[in-house]
This record gives sequence, structure tokens and C-alpha cells, in this order.
Amino acid sequence: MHAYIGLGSNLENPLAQLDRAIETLKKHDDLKNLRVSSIYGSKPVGPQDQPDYINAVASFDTDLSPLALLDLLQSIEQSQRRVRERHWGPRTLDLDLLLYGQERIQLPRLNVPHPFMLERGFVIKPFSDLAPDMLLENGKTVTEQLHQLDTSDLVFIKEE
Ligand code: A4P
Ligand code: MG
Repeated sequence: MHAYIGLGSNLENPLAQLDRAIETLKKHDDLKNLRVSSIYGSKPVGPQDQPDYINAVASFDTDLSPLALLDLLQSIEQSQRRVRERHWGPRTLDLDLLLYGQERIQLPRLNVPHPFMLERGFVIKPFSDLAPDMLLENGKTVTEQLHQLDTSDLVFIKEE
């Protein structure tokens, strides 16, 4: 299955957090053909009294089931000592499963496609680096969706 994940960090040297997570993903035997977008900075969505974020999107092929993949993402978050304090609050590493092929998954632990991905410039912009012409669930291409969003606070940080 071809999967897309979102990576985010706003604590404890965010660039190093993302680089470390990407290295872990690259080395993992169950993930093949890993591709990573550029990294972008943005203002926090949600509570404003927290540092700015950096975000990226990665894609890969995997035979892991959706829940096994979620377990893997959560174990990587844990290994980078993510502090889970409050909803939408600051974090050392956030890994969200955005898409798992075309599947729609509604489980207590897992909602795919990620419920907020279409509204978030910090997801759709890096997504458009990897798959600009891909059709989203609303029938728009990633590029068309990007043009609907306010991305004025997004800054390019670096190419992976
Ligand atoms: N879960 C359900 N669906 C998924 C999925 N598709 N991928 C469950 C990953 N996890 C999923 O997530 C809580 C639970 O969601 C997990 O245990 C999993 O079983 P969490 O990451 O532990 O908790 P959270 O922080 O309360 O919420 P959430 O929904 O992950 O927050 P978001 O949506 O990730 O928002 N602003 C900017 N600029 N950039 C950001 O990256 N991120 C957030 C966090 C807020 N503002 C931001 C950013
Ligand atoms: Mg999350």
C-alpha cells in the first residue's frame, strides 16, 4: 500500500527532530521507496502561545496494516520522547497518518484520511511537493486544494 504521513515539531530543535525521524523511517525494513517533501515553517494552528512549527510530508510503500503502521509511528514519537500535554499543544514530534492508499478507516484509534488534512496549508503545501496532481477525496488535485488555502504564514525552510 502507498501511504502518506505528516511530520511536525515545535520543540527541542525541531529540525533535528524531523531529521532524526526521517532517518528512522529510511532505515525501517517495512517501509520502501521513501520520499520526503521539503520542510516548511508555520505559525501554530490552535493555541497560539506555543513556538512556530516545522512540517513535512513523507510517502512510502508498505505491507504493514494501518494499525501496525500507526503503532510504528507512535513508537517513533515515543523514542523521541514526545511530551503529550494538551490537545493541539506543543510537541517534539508528531507523526500523523494522512492517507493509506484510498482506504477510509474509522476506528477509535485511527481516522484516515486524516480529518483535518485538507484544511491545513502546513500539510497540503509539502504534500504538493510529492504528489501535485493526485486527486483528493473532495475531487480536487493537491495543487487545486493548495490554492484554496491561506498559506501566507508558510516559509520554505529546506529541501530534504
Ligand atoms: N489518531 C486518529 N487518527 C490518526 C491518524 N490519522 N494519525 C489518534 C495519527 N493518529 C491518529 O493524537 C491523538 C490520537 O489520535 C492518537 O493516539 C491516535 O490514536 P496525538 O497526536 O497523540 O494527539 P493530539 O495532539 O491531541 O491531536 P492531533 O489530532 O494529533 O493533533 P494534530 O491534528 O496533529 O494537531 N500547527 C502547525 N502549524 N503545524 C502542526 O503540525 N500540529 C498540531 C497538532 C496543532 N497545530 C499545528 C500543528
Ligand atoms: Mg498527531
